[in-house]
Amino acid sequence: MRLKGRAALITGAGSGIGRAAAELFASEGAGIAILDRDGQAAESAASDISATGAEAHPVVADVSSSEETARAVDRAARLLGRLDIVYNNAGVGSTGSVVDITEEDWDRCFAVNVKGTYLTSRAAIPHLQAAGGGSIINQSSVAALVGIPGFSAYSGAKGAVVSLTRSMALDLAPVGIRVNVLCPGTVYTPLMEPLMRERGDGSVERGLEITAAKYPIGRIGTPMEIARAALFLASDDASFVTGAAFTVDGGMTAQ
Ligand code: 1HS
Repeated sequence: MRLKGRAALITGAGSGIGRAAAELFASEGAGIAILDRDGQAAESAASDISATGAEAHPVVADVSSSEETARAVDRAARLLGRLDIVYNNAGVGSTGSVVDITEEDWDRCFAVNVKGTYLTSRAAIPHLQAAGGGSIINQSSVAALVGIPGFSAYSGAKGAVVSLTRSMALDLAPVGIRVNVLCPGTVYTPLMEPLMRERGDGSVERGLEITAAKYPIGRIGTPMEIARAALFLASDDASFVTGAAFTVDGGMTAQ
């Protein structure tokens, strides 16, 4: 049990990588707050995890809203009695070059991926400090590390999350909070579906085949393969790791 007695808040935990991380962290002994803007998805993830005997609570918020996020984070800390771990996993995709993308899509991409990380962290840090320190894991992407055609806003936003992580790590090291960022390669989740459909000219399966061919390991990742890296960063196994960008991408960016 690598997270026994710890309390973790995971954003976007109603589906995809966030849900896998919620299941994994719970199986390692943590109490979990499942934050999602989709209340039904949060309820369903929390009830499945509770059925295993672990503690899990759904909390609803759109992380781009400061009011909703502040309220949800405080509620999570109250329900769990403390907060030690925050996984800023909630994200949205977007496609288009700077010429093609709409201003609305650009703003939404930065509002969720970048501002959401800021707002959730801002609300959670006092609770982590009250618990004597903790671990924050931000979610970036390989799109922050290499150019990907047609991913202008997404790449810009995920690059900002890497830089933000380094700054947060320095600000929070003195109070015992480690801050790291994951850079996953493609994993098939609800976020990826429209991107894959577009890449496959209307066929998600074709899009996934084209994408898998970019990965030296010969396939894209699974949510649990990313969750296991998040578990390492969340746990005391990573006690000397802060400000690090951890790539989990089947060799994609090694090329
Ligand atoms: C959406 C996720 O963060 C991955 S960005 C797309 C990378 S690739 O598989 O299209 O090369």
